[in-house]
Amino acid sequence: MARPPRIPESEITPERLYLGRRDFLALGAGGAVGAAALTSAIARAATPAGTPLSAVKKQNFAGDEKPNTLDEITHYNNFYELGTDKEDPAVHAGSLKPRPWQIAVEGEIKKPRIFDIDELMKLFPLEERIYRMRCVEAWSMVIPWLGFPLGDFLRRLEPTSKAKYVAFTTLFDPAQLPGQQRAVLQWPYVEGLRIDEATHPLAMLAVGLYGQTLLGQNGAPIRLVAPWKYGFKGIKSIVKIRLVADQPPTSWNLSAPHEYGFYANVNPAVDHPRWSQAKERRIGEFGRRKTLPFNGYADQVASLYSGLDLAKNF
Ligand SMILES: Nc1nc2c(c(=O)[nH]1)N[C@H]1C(S)=C(S)[C@@H](COP(=O)(O)O)O[C@H]1N2
Ligand SMILES: [Mo]
Repeated sequence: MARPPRIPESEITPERLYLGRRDFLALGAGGAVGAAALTSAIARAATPAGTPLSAVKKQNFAGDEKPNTLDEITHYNNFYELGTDKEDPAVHAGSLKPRPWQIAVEGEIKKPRIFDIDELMKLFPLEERIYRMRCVEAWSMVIPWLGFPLGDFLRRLEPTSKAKYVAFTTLFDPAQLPGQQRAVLQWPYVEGLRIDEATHPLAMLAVGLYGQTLLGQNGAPIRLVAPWKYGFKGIKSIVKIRLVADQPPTSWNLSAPHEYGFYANVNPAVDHPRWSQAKERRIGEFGRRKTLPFNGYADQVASLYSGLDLAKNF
């Protein structure tokens, strides 16, 4: 995500995006684009295989839009704890150990406790859901996630009547997430949803994609997916879920409150202060697509926000 001195992704050329910064600079410095340079740029860090996972049901929520390749989904990432360039998380993902892994559930629920990730994965049947995903930096992908509805998990916790929001926290461990050694953001990364958003049937906890467990760069072993919101709401490598009465702090809002709001619903009519949100570049394509209100999920989610001024509550 772009902080003031960084170049917005929307102003970066497709060549630079495709090759990654270092390769692009190397090509630029070398002048002519040699075949050897191109080959090394494209043969980036190989994609390690995750553990195979199967789904009880498959649903496509992306119409006729084709899913991005596994290579694209695992080599063009935002996960600042593993580096701030898009190709960094794939390179550094090996330091993140997704087993053993515990998720604490706390706050306004009947019985606070700790779940082991393997126990959680046995409790909820996995579904494959193909979702359109839109980053606030004006790029997008289509991803075949594997996971279960967040609402199913939250209902099992039996929230009290005081539970109005859900607060999520990423692992804090600078040895596993070396980006936490630098104060790029306040660590750990935190995110939140209103309880009605969190229990909306489209919101999911993902544990895999493309038929296998998540790799570190995509937020192993468990991360949030809310496809009508900008990608930064999709907090990775979750260790704590707390139900609370008041709106919780969120990382990008703490960092730059005028640029990143709590809601972060995809909205082509409300520009980021430094770039337009009207269009987006689908990774793997040239040219731009029109961004859709609520990322194309308005029919399902717009009613959650009736009466809310979406320009103020961005
Ligand atoms: N903990 C954590 N979660 C995070 C981020 C991050 O830097 N740290 N980046 C967010 C952003 S900006 C995006 S676009 C998505 C990217 O998810 P992907 O790399 O799996 O496509 O993860 C989100 N979740
Ligand atoms: Mo993002």
